Amino acid sequence: MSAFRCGTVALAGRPNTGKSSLLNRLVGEKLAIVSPRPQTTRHLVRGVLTSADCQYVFVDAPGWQTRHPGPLNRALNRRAEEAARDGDVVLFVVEPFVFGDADRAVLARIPAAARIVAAVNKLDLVRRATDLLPFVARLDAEKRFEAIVPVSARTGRNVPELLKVLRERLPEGPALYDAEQITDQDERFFAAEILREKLFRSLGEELPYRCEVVLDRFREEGHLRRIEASIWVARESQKAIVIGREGAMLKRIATAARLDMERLFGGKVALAVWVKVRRDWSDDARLLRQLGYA
Ligand SMILES: Nc1nc2c(ncn2[C@@H]2O[C@H](COP(=O)(O)OP(=O)(O)OP(=O)(O)O)[C@@H](O)[C@H]2O)c(=O)[nH]1
Ligand SMILES: [Mg+2]
Repeated sequence: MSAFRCGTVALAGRPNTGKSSLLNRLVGEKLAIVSPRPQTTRHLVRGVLTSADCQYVFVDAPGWQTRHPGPLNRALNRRAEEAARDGDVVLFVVEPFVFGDADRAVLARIPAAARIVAAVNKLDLVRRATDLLPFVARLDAEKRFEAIVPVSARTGRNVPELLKVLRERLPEGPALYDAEQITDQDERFFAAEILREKLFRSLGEELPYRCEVVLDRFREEGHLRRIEASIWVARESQKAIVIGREGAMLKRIATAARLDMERLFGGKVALAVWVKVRRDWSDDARLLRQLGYA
């Protein structure tokens, strides 16, 4: 049998290409939050996959931000850069037939010495795989990729091929994590992320970017997890929207979050959520530090 390999695969790409969906598919568990809106991911989420001959440590990262300038997004871009710098391999994720300035900006941030594998995700949206050939040729002309692999996070198509290509580029060495460990983030982290996912999925265009979730309390009482969380918004008017008419929006968001938490944690959750105004929090260096972005 060939030697055991272990290493880090950092996901990179412009917002919305499906990096988080792909991480979830690769690991086989929903760890990273996903939404149809760009710029959903704010934290580096590690997902570990251990096979007989390899341990892959995938790191999901924020999409490279060009749209909403400001201190928060500068911090998110720093995170994305840090992940790409620290990976043994960078998995650069693009969408079929789309390669533009936003994608090029991501490539420009990846260290020159990095080994980069390109994944053309959302293959399920392509009628025939051969339709992709001209696009693959175009990508190939952009950069010296180690390989270009079409894949679908949605259906799982070609995921085994992608894993094989990645394994060949990881260093030989012992596993860093126990075989059954799939992440190093704790339940508190996932509770906050799940609630933020529901905000991204429920709220209109710009509002999700003005929201943050802060966990105030997480207590286990037997099989019950008692969770208290705050949704920070930047202005009073946003608070009214998040709460909704007679509290309907907040109720919908909290219920969806609670159900997901119960599924992930495998037990009952009592969830209480408050909406608080933290004026212009995403421009406030002190608050950003408090949130762990600085
Ligand atoms: N059809 C199709 N849609 C996908 C696939 N992968 C992801 N998506 C969709 O693409 C959208 C963005 O997915 P995410 O995984 O949140 O994308 P991301 O790259 O992590 O985005 P950011 O975190 O904002 O940078 C969601 O609506 C996903 O459901 C895929 O393989 N096929
Ligand atoms: Mg993401």
